[in-house]
Amino acid sequence: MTAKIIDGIAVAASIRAECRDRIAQIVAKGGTPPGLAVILVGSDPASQVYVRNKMRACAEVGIRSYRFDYPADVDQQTVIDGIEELNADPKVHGILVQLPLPPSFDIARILRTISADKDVDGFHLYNVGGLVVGGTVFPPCTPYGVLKLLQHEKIPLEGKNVVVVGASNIVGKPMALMLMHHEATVSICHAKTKDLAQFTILADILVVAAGKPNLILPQMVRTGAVVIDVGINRTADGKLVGDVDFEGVAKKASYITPVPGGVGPMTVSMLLVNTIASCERWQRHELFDLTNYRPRLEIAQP
Ligand code: BQF
Repeated sequence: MTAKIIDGIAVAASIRAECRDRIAQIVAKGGTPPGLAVILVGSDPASQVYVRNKMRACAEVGIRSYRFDYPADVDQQTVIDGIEELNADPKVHGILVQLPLPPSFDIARILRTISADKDVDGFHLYNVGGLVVGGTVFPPCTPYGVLKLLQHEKIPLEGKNVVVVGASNIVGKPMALMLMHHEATVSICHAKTKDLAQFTILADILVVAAGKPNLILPQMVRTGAVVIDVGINRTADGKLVGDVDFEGVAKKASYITPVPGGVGPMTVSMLLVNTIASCERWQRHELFDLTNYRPRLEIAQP
């Protein structure tokens, strides 16, 4: 068997085309176009690339983006004050703080400052809770993108054995919840899992987000499985690779995502989708509360 390579670049572009149409409709109704604020602390080279990707994608679809750069040694309170200003800014429908933050930062404190209804990364506890119970929230962009890829390829989830490798708050855990809502049978493996292969070999769909090159070898994959590689690792010679032995596993799987060009571009497109959804939601609120909108949800205050 030779796997079909899922073209994340093409699917992400088709989602951006839908984004352009939705924004045209917002503007045609006289609404404010969507706005996204991106906060970057320090000068991590990978973060610089990711922020640039997001700003470029915003420009392409017609989202106004606002970038805020702080030096790595900025006082945390300065960033919090900046977020609070953006919470109250009616031009801004989405706020994201690029992760990772410098080690001196209290990430939980920063993330809970972002108003739940502008939290387009989906990291606020309200959105996490909404995801658990299956409500309307901002789904975290990377697992949301994986789901869209699977749906685009018409890969059914109901009753399938899905194994998620990696249990992070940003990818693994929300991924597992979303798959559960689609009635998949989900197993979550992580760094302490004994004999990873005994789980992965059972997977109809294998989602890998562990951050280890060549973690998944062909003998760990069932013939005909769907393999989604969320890993992004830089090799010694500067190449980007995922967590899956792509060449080997592609001979055994039915579908596989490449790195780069698989899940990564989808992550960026789903950020646009969340920002537009937020703008549409705000437009509805604005009908009766135009200037003094205050978030009604206050969760996990200190
Ligand atoms: C591609 C991210 C780890 C930690 C923080 C396209 C992106 C990446 C790859 C991108 C990521 C990963 C982002 C490709 C945003 C995805 O062609 O394969 C786009 O820009 N991403 C991020 O903002 O923070 C991260 C991964």
